[in-house]
Amino acid sequence: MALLPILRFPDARLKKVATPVEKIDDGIRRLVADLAETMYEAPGIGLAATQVDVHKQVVVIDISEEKNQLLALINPRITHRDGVQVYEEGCLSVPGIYDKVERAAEVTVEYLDLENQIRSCSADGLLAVCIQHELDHLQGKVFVDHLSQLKQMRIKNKLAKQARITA
Ligand code: K1U
Ligand code: ZN
Repeated sequence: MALLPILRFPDARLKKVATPVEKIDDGIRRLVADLAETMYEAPGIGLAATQVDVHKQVVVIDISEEKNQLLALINPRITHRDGVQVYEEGCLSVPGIYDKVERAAEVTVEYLDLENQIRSCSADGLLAVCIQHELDHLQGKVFVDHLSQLKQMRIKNKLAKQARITA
């Protein structure tokens, strides 16, 4: 397994749209293991392949306290959404920035698991937020894209300042 470097907003590679996985092979199993290790080490509750510059439809999520309920979603599609919730989100690609985003309150996602089986998961609360956040990454969208232009500009300036300080 390996820890992978995470792209930082506003890196243009975060805007790439991921392509479907055609075959679940050892390369995809290794990618899932590396994503999980990178997410747990960060620490985070989700990570999309896009964030490590791999533009395939693969995400990992684990919102459990014990970090023992890993969900690996391959070629995920939201098939049902209902209601509205607002949650203060963060992102490993936008370190130190948190803001409220409005999303569906409940979602159902269909995906392939590592055994190539079609699965379905219905979620609400934080899991529903995390699924929508990670699937946005696969479409080249970061949570700050949901915010106003003014907030996006402030975030870019703050991150650029942070980068100058740590350089
Ligand atoms: O996609 C990512 O960058 C991961 C992101 C997922 C996420 C968080 C909050 C709302 C929606 C999606 C994170 O994991 S940011 C870090 C974080 O929220 C966290 C870290 C440690 C413990 C608990 C939460
Ligand atoms: Zn994110």
